[in-house]
Amino acid sequence: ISGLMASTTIAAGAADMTVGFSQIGSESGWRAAETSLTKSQAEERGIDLKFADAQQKQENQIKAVRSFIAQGVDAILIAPVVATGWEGVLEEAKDAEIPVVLLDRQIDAPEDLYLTAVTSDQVHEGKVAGEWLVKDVGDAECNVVELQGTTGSSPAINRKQGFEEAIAGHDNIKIIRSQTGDFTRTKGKEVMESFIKAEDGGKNICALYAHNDDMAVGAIQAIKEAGLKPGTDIKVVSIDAVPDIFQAMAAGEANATVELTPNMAGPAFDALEKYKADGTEPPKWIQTESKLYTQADDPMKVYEEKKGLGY
Ligand code: GYE
Repeated sequence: ISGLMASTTIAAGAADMTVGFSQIGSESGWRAAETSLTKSQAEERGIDLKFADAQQKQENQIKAVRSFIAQGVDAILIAPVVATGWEGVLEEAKDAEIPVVLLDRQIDAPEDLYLTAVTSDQVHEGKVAGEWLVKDVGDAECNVVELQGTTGSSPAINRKQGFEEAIAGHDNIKIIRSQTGDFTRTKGKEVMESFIKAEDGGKNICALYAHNDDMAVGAIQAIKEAGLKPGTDIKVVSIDAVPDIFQAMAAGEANATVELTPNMAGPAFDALEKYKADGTEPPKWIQTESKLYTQADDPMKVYEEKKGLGY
């Protein structure tokens, strides 16, 4: 009843829009913030949001999308866990004339199967992280270990590529180990422990590049438990800019992060509202910004600011 009452007070367009959201899961702090912002954005706009948590499984996402189609929703948001395997279900949405907006990850599928994608430039994010390291180490030899995101996901593929592009031609910097940590703290810690064991108790490692902050936070714990100083003995650079990494930066235990906004739903709902109102087609890619933060950027202040923004 309160939902109905709320929707009557809101002006045309969004008021009667029902949107299904197939979320990946809750692997990271960034993901949790995206979920909470999507829900609050929907509420503010009087959008009836149907939320489905896929627990990291594409098959659950496909089931959720089919159920949204069966319910006759007005639009569907998908945060696609992996990049491939979406054509079939997207064809079904297209046949039902339900616009689909991709959130935070890209897919390998023809562009006419979705309305738009709201994501960062993930190759660029990897490049920004790599360029920070290139600058920071100068001519010194630096062995890097890499914690990759979820295998087959666009951020894992692209963040790896961008970082490699940045260090290409700098022969003093080498990636000596690279493995997935699935974007989680637990896996990040576990895999970092194995890297440390394999590399002379960590003495052979100069830097960690993690595809997200959560894995970096887990790895920082592993570095400390091995008796080394994260941020000094092993430099730490990662992506997302979640509050916890700023605490680590303030303590000197992390060095740099590349910011990813958790507010993907705002631009997605803006595009859908316009599309529903008069058929305005958004660009195929709505790109969010990627800003570098280091220890010089008053990390505790950023921490406080971030805390209010969905985290
Ligand atoms: O960086 C990571 C997450 O898809 C770009 O997914 C997103 C990534 C984000 O869980 O923390």
